[in-house]
Amino acid sequence: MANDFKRNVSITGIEEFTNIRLGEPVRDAAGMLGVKEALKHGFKEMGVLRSMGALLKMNQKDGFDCPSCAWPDPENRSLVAEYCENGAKALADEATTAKADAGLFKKWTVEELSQLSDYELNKFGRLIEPLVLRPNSVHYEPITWTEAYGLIAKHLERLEHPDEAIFYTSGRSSNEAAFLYGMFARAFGTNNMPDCSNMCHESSGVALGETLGIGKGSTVLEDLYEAEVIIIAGQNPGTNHPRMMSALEKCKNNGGKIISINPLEESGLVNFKNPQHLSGTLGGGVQMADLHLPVNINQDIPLMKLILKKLATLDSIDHKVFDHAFIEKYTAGYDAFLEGIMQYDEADLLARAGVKESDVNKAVAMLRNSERIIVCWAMGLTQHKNGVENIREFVNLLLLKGALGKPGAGTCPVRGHSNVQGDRSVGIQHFVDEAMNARIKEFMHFDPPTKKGLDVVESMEAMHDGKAKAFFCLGGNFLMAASDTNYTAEAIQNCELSVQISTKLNRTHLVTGNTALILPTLGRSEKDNMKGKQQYFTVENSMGKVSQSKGILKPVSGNVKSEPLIIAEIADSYFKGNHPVNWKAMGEDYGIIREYIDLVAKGFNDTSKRSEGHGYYLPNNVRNLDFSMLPEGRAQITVNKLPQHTLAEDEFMLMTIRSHDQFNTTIYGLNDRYRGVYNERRIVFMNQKDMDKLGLQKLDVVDITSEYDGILRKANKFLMIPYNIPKGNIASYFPETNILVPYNHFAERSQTPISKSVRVKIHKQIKKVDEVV
Ligand SMILES: Nc1nc2c(c(=O)[nH]1)N[C@H]1C(S)=C(S)[C@@H](COP(=O)(O)OP(=O)(O)OC[C@H]3O[C@@H](n4cnc5c(=O)[nH]c(N)nc54)[C@H](O)[C@@H]3O)O[C@H]1N2
Ligand SMILES: Nc1nc2c(c(=O)[nH]1)N[C@H]1C(S)=C(S)[C@@H](COP(=O)(O)OP(=O)(O)OC[C@H]3O[C@@H](n4cnc5c(=O)[nH]c(N)nc54)[C@H](O)[C@@H]3O)O[C@H]1N2
Ligand SMILES: [Mo]
Repeated sequence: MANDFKRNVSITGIEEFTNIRLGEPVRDAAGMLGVKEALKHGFKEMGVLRSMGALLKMNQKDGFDCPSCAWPDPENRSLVAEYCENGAKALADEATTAKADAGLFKKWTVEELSQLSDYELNKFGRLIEPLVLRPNSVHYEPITWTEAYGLIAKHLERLEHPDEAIFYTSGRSSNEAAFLYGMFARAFGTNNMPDCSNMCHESSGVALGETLGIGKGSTVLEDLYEAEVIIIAGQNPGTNHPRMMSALEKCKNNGGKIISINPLEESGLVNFKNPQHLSGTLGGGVQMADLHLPVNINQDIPLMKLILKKLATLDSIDHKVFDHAFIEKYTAGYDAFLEGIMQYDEADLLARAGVKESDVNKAVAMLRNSERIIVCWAMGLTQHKNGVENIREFVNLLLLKGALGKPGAGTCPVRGHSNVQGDRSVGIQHFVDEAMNARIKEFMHFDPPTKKGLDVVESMEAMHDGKAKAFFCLGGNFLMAASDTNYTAEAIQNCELSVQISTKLNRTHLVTGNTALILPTLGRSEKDNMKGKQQYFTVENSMGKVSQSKGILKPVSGNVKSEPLIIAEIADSYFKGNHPVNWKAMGEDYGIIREYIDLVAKGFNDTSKRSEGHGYYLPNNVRNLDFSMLPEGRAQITVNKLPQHTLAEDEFMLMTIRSHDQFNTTIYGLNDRYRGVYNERRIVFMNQKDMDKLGLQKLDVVDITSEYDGILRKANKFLMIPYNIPKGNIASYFPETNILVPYNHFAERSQTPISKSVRVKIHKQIKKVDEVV
C-alpha cells in the first residue's frame, strides 16, 4: 500500500526565540530553592492537595517509584522528602490535571499541532482516550479500544513477515509491562525490539559485558558512602540524578574524595546544599568535587591513559600502586596493557585531554594509595564513536587497583530512565539470548524467533528503506529521541501503521505512519485497579534492586488502561485465543506475569514476595568476583585506541546535553537555572576566546551545520552564550540539535548515536536579539 497522501507536518516545530534572560550560573545546586521550585511546579500542574499527597508517597516503601531517573532509594528513607526537585517536576508533569482530549484534536489538525514547540505540546496534558488518525485524514478522532485492537490485528496479519514489525520500548515501563511486550513481540515472531538504552547506556552494557561479564554496574548505594575516591565522568548529577548528591555528601562526610571529569564545571559538583537537611535548606553547603578536570569533549581516553601511565610508572618503583594479587588472581591482559601504555607520549596525551598537568598529578596522588574507588558515569562517556572504549579504559583503572567486588569500590553506570535496566532484564533486547529462549519454550510453550532483531539505528534504516511497516512504541518519543530528526521522520512516515502507548502528547504522535493510533495509559502515580483489586508492579533501579511500585492517585480518566492490560489485549485480539499463552489472564493479574518473569528472566526469583519492602538484589557476578563466563575465566584488562578526530580550523565539537527543566524530550520549562539561562532553549555555549575568533558577541544569532559523508545538516536559529567551556568545544540542548546528529555515525559495537561529539560549524546571521531585563 503506497502512502501517497502526505500530511504537511512540521518536523521540528516552531523555531522562534522565547525572550532569553541571562543570569550568573548557580554554583550551589539544590538547597531550599530546589524544594521551592519543586513545590511550585507541583502546585501549578496538579493542585495543592493532589501534589502534597503524591509527593509524600513518592519513593516510600508503600508508595510508587519516582518516574524520573533510576537512582536507588536509601534503606532509611526520609519520611517527607525522598525526592528531588526534578523528581517532583516529573511527577507534576505526569499527574497534571490538564487533558489532551478528543476536543483538542477536533479543533487542531496534526499539521497545526506540529507547528508548536515540544514545550507547548507537553502542556496540553494527559492523553485520556484512544484516538486514531486514519489514512488521508489530518485529525485524530476517538476510537473504541476494541476497534483499535482490531485495526492493529488487521495490520499485523497483512505483513509479509513478522520482521516488518518493530516494537520500541522507552525505559518508563514496568517489568511486568515490558515482559509482556517482549513476549508478545517474540510470539508474533520478531526480535525487533529496539529500546531507549540503545541511545543511552548500550556502550556501558557492551563494555562491561566484555570486560566484567555483566552489562550492569557492580556497586550498591552504600558503596558510595564508603569509597575513598569517587570519579564522576561525563555525568551531570545535580540536574539528572539529584538524589545521588546526598550519597556523595555522605561519602565526603566519611572522608572520601570526589574527582569530576567533565568539559563543564556543573553545579552540584561544585557546591551542594542538601534540601533534606536543615543545614542544606539554610545555607552552608558542601564543596563536592575535590578536583575538577575540564577535559576536552571525547578526550577521556587520553586523560585516563595519562593517569594510568603515571600510576604504572609509580608502581614500577614500589609495586604497591596496583593490586598485583588481584591482577594475578582475577584478570587477563595485564602484560599487554602495561607494554601498550608505556608507549604513549605524556605530552601528547596531555595536549589531547586539554587539562593542566598539575591537576592530573593531583588525580594521580588521590588514586595512588586508594583501594576503594568507584567510577560513576553517564552519557558523557557513552555517546561517542568510541563510547565502548571510553568505559573499558575506566574499567582498566578499577581492575589495576583491585577496586571491584569489595565495599566502597566498583562500577557505577548511572542509568537514565527509572526502569530502563529492568526492561532489559526481563527481555527487551534485540539480540538473541539462547538461554532465555530455551526457558520461553519450556515455560511459555511457544518457539521464540532465533534471528537477531533490529536496534534503534537499524530500525530507523529498516523503516526508511520500507523494510518495516508497523511501528509500535511502548512509551517514549522516538522521533525526537533518535538521531537525525529529518531522517527519522521520513522513516516513521514510511510506515503503514504507527501505534503509541503513551501518557502525554509528543511530536511522534504528529509525525506518524499512514494510520496512527494513540493508546492512552496510566501513569505510575495512578491507582491501577483491576476487577476491584489494586495491582502493583515492580521496577529495577540503577543498582540492580527489584522493588514494588503502587500508584495512589485517581486515574486521569476512566478510559485509560494500564500498560500490561493494553499489551495483553493487543495480543489476545491478534491471536484470538489461539496461542499457548493466556495473555488476558496476565493483563488482569500482574502476579501471574511475575510468576512467568521468575521462570523466564535470569536472576528473578519469588519476585512478588521478595520485592516487598526494601526489595531484593538481582545476582551480580562482579560482586562475587566470578568471571567464569569470560575468556580464561578472567576479567579483561583491555588495550584501547585513542579517539581520532580531525576538526577543520572552523569546526567545533558539539555535545548535545540536557537543561535543568527537561526530562529527555519532555520540556517542563525553558530555564536552565544552574547554568544561568532563563526562558530560552535555542542556545549555544562557547568559550569567549572562540567567540572572539569568530567575531561573535553574546546573543548573536547563529545557525549550526554538520557535514558527514557529504551530507549537510542544519539547525536554524540559536543564540550564542559565552561560557566556561574548553576552547574548541561547544554545547547545546537535545532534542533541538538532534537534527545535526548523523544516523549512520554511532559507537562501535553498541551503535549508540554520537550525540556527544558532533563535528559542526557555526554560521553567524545578521540579526541579533536583545536580552529581556
Ligand atoms: N531531570 C532529568 N533527569 C534525567 C534526565 C533528564 O532529561 N532530566 N534524563 C535521564 C536519562 S534517560 C539519562 S540517560 C540520564 C542522563 O544524565 P547525564 O548523562 O548526566 O545527562 P546529559 O545532560 O546528557 O549530560 C552529560 C554530561 O556529560 C558531560 N560530557 C559531555 N561530553 C563529554 C565527554 O566527552 N567527556 C566527559 N567527561 N564529559 C562529557 C556534559 O558536560 C554533561 O555534564 O539522566 C536521567 N535523568
Ligand atoms: N542528541 C541527543 N539525543 C538523545 C540523547 C542525548 O543526550 N542527546 N539522549 C538519549 C537518551 S539517554 C535516551 S534514554 C533517549 C530517550 O528517549 P525516549 O525514552 O524515547 O524519550 P522520552 O523523552 O523519555 O519519552 C517521553 C514520552 O514518554 C511517554 N511516557 C512518559 N511516561 C510514560 C509511562 O509511564 N508510560 C508510557 N507508556 N509512556 C510514558 C510520554 O508520552 C512522553 O512524551 O533519548 C536519546 N536521545
Ligand atoms: Mo537515557
